[in-house]
Parts: sequence; structure tokens; C-alpha cells
Amino acid sequence: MKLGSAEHGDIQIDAHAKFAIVAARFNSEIVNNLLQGALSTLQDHGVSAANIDVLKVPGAFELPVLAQHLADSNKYAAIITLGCVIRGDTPHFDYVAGECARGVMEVSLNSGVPVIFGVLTTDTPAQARARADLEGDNKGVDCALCALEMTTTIKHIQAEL
Ligand code: INI
Repeated sequence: MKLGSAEHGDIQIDAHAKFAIVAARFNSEIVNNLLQGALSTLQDHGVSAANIDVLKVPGAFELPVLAQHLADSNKYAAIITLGCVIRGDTPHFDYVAGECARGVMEVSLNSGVPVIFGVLTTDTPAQARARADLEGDNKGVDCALCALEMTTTIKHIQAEL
């Protein structure tokens, strides 16, 4: 396989690789669906339940700081952050969503650990529900595939350098 070319079909995960999922409790009905999607996708690709740690935070704003602690622990191949910020629910949508996204990227770049951004940012609850479907479109599934792909690609880079 060429460097950086991991497709979802090429996923190769070490048996000992650990993953962390940090999920916000705000809008929990939606975020729990994302969590189920992420968990089942990791397990469908051979990650054992024992190698997945799930942590909760109050809201999306708190996701980056916990991701930072997890990245600092050097225990995880990848960290998935899950949340849901709905514009209609808050006048400070842009602060919560924007700072969360900025913080997640900062942790990822500073640590080198892939920190996957699984925060829905929508105008309405209906739009959020449509992207957190247990049978269809589910951002948690996409994020788990993203984590697996990034882990595979980084493993290949490390093996070749
Ligand atoms: N947190 C969310 O995850 N989603 C939201 O839609 C939201 N709204 O609407 O305000 C929200 N606010 C809480 C925020 O994430 C923090 O927990 C809070 O500001 C304390 O730092």
C-alpha cells in the first residue's frame, strides 16, 4: 500500500491499539446515536470493546480539554470527539461550535494523535437527527472509519520512516 493511501477497505489495526471516544452529554439523545455508531463501527473492524474507552463531558465546549489529557497519556491510537451543537438552541452557537472545532484541531496538531471531529453543527434538531440515524447516515460511523483510516496510515508511515 502506498503511503497516505489507506482507503476504508485497507484498514489494518494492531490488536493492542486503543481508541478513546469523548462524547458530550448536551443533546444526549443525538450524541448517544453517534456514540452507538462509532462503537459498532470500531468493533465491526476488529477493535475489541476492552480497547475502547468512552468518556463523557458536559458539552461540546469541553471536548478539546479532555481530548488533550487523553492525547497526553500516549495511550491512544486515535481519539474521537462526539457532540451536537444546534444553532437554534443557543445564541453562542458560533463560540461553542467554533471554539470546539479550533480546540480539537489544536490538540490533534500539537499531539500528533488523530483527534476526529464528530460534532454535528446544524440549524435545527431535525437536521441533527438526520445525521445521527442508527440505520442510515451517522456521523459517528464516519468518524470511526476516519479514526481507523488515520491509524492505519500513520502505522504505515511509521513503519517506512
Ligand atoms: N453544548 C453543546 O454540546 N451543544 C449545544 O448546542 C450547546 N448549547 O446550545 O449551548 C452547548 N452548550 C454548552 C457548552 O458546550 C458548555 O458545556 C458550557 O458552555 C460550559 O462550558
